[in-house]
Amino acid sequence: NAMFTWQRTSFHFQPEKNWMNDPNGPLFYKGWYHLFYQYNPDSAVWGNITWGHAVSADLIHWLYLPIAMVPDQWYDINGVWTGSATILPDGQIVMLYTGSTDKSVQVQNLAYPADPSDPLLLDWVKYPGNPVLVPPRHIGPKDFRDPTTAWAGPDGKWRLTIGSKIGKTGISLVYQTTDFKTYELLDEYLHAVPGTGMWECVDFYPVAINGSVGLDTSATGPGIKHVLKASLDDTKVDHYAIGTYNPENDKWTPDNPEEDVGIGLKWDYGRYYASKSFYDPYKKRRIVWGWINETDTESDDLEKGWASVQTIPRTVLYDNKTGSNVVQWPVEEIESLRQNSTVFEEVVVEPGSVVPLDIGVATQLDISAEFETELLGSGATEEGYGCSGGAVDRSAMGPFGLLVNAHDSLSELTPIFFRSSNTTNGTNTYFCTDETRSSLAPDVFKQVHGSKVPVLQGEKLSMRILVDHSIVESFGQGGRTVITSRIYPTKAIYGAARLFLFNNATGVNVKATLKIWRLNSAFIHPFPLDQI
Ligand code: DQQ
Repeated sequence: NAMFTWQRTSFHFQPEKNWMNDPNGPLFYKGWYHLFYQYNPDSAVWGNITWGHAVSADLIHWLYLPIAMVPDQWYDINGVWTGSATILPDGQIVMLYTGSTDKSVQVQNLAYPADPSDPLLLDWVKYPGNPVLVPPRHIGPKDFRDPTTAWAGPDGKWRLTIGSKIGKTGISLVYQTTDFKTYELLDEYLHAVPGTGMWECVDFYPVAINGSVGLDTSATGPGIKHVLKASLDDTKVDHYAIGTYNPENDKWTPDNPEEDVGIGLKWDYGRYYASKSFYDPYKKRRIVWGWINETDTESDDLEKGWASVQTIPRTVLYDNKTGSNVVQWPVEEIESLRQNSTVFEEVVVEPGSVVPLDIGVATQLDISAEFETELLGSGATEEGYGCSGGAVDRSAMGPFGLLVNAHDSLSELTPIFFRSSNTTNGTNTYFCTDETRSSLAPDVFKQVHGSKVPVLQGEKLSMRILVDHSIVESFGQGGRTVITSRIYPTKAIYGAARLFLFNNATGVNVKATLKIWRLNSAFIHPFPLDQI
């Protein structure tokens, strides 16, 4: 099936076949970036979960390695579930992961590399004393999973947090340990938010208020805020908030209680879940991975023989210009895939028109675009609001932007766009994607995604888009709002996938300036273990 073949990505990480979900235990060790992931070795649907494993020297060119851990003990026989790595000051790696036991109870287990001198970390040993943590008495046996990377407190003890729920309140439990074998549960939660349900894959880390480097998970002191992220099981959305962590009592407080975890910002507004970050000591940055899930049917996945993709790893920094969000940006190494580029300067797109951008084959692209608008007539009157109406909901100042993976006939297309409106408090701008016409296939779930994006005085509207066959990752205003799409075109594939500018605003001319690179493939393949 040519359509299914075309959907496979060329520079995103995905296994050669079968099912993948959450990224697990990312780390940098002896010159290699390691990625583990939830993987079903037998089928393209979830089940029989193991830890798949791959390494890369640059976060882009990956090499598949043998499976790192399989369910072979009573305490993980129903699945080697999500976990995180902690690198101790002496370089030792501690891996903590959730096991689903023979009775489907969620417990936490300890594992470590069998041979620390092996840069590939091929073999993993499960601690004979596992499980190291069982659900506390007041917690449901199936509501206790996904330990974070540990951080060191002022008393020298390690802390880690594990998501759970009490009734409908999402919570994160805190444990202290010195040896990762025995733990003390603190009475108070790191944080709790009523109504948000089970918190999966909690992530918790410091960000520098000023500065362009990432921080080690144990960093503390002035000039630091902490990000708390939870993956909401009820809605399958990653949410985060920025706040302050008190290392004395291990509690975190959001800067803005109205934008608390799960009720405010989304980490990514598109198809995205179960993200996990790690600190890269080599390039002094924090990098976040996320799982892009499918929106087709299970039977299509079985026919394709694979399901899911990981995002391009993204650096994360506190946005000290707005003070209210983080910015995510593709790691700089992606630029090594850039081939020939085409520049378009000040292309005028009139209301109700599309302009083709002649760049040849448009399935592997890195697009950087800036937009200026010029008011027509007496100015904007008709006000539009938000993303929900999609790219066809016309108003004075939007929508306008790009059509990616678009067929010449415009029968299939995926708009990535801005839409502004004037309010009494100034101009509001939304950054959105509209998947509703991305595919003529009937059995595909298609949505409009997006959110308000902060635009500061004097800033032009800007977006960066990575197109990799069926994956589109869109970064608005330098990564303040990010939207990932998984799309299933039937006609706009191979040479028939094109790129257009569009302007569906009624009251503005749009002037677009773009630089577009064709991206090479990363040629991800098995590690040639027989050659070493
Ligand atoms: N996926 C894992 C769990 C986690 C969930 C199981 C999130 O550990 O809570 O595959 O997608």
